[in-house]
Amino acid sequence: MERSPLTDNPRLVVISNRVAVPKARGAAGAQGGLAGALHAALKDREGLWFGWSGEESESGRTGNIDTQTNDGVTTATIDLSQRDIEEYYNGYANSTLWPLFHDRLDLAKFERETAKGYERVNERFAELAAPLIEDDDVVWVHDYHLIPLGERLRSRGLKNRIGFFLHIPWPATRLFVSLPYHERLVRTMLHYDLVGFQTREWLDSFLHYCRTELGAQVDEENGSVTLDGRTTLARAYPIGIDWDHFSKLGETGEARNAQQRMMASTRRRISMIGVDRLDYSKGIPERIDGIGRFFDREPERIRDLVFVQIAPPSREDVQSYQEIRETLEQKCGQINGARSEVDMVPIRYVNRGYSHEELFGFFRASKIGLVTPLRDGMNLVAKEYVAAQDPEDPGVLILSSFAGAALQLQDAVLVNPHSPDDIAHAIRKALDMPLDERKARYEKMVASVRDDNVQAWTADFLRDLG
Ligand code: ADQ
Repeated sequence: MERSPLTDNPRLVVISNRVAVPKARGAAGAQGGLAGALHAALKDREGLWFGWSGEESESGRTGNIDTQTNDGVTTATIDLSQRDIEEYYNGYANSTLWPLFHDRLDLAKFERETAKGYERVNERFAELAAPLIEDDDVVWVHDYHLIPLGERLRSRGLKNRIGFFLHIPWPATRLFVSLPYHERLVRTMLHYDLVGFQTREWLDSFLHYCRTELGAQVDEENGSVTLDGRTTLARAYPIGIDWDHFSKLGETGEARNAQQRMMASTRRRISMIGVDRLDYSKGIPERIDGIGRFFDREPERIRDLVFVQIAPPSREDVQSYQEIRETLEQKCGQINGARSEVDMVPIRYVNRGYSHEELFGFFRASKIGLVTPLRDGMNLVAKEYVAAQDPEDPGVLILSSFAGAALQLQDAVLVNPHSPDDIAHAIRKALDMPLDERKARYEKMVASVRDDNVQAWTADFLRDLG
């Protein structure tokens, strides 16, 4: 029996699309919240993390696996061919499932070839990962790239406990049924022992689908779904940040320098910050419209405020991501063109990523955090912004009520991200908020960010899976 010598728990095998090799932890941020979260989960179980290297080559087809052990975590990565990347990753995962699950049916592409590529790569993952899995290992599969993987592993005879966590929202049934073969996809999910969602809302949509479209027996109370004699548990596990790790970043020279740089460059103006992957689900153009509306309404406050948007490019091979970049550049250009002075530019748009240390410093220097996704499974940036605040003089978080995080961060200033008026009003409210109120809101939010952290998330999921 394979057990971790550190904890006596069964070994954990994580399977996700991308794998962040632990020594490159600093790079985790640019890949999204997933990477940092998983590293923490694997570290004290001497776990194995299997997935795509991010590289393109034909070697994955020949079964070539690159294995490395760093810092107690073994990573096993495979390359994907150009065709696999095009069909599975850019195609079905990021041009079909991602837009559909974020309620962007208008951007979703339904192509037979990419759907086949998705199934083919899931099959390849199962074929190459199965021999690495020992009898008693607990297997945890992540995210929309690998929905059918559990069923593929079962078809190879695996009897292990296998769980699945979806990092993005689960759409309403009436939207989800526009996916060709939706039923086949969801049936594969019922081969997992446990299926996790970020919030009760996404979970309820999933249970609704299982009951109404599959005719499964659903117990809403404990989240069990029974179909064809098999029972799967489906529950909500809101992901958090690695609080201990993140809050210590504030003590680093890099964070202090970043904070100083930001403060020195904005001088007496209040800085407001947005940090996102450049993705249409993050509502960045809509946010710029809200800022434009604020300046239209209160032109005399143009010298009070500078907005800094940090948005590194992401998924650049997908057309909708190229378009959003252009839209954003135009919108920022329009406002800056109309409102800049020789010594003052209202919006700074930075098209690159920063380390978590630097982000900590930028968050701390910013009296307003603007996190306004149109749809978001959770949104860890909102939690990081709160974690980076000075408890004696905290900034104000303006948060979309359509982010999963809004359910936990009810003391943020919640906004409808589609409404420029709402965003403009929230900015005014944040600028005028007295210290007492800022502190009271911060204290409630920081307690949730600290306690509902990534370690608690992992422990909750693995306890229910175990
Ligand atoms: P993402 O869509 O990537 O994650 P998010 O939760 O905000 O979104 O995580 C982003 C992570 O990347 C954060 O740690 C953040 O600091 C970092 N990051 C974002 N922009 C950055 C930038 N400009 N420079 C450097 N780092 C940056 C998906 C889902 C989310 C869910 C997470 C985790 O879409 O809803 O919260 O997975 O489950």
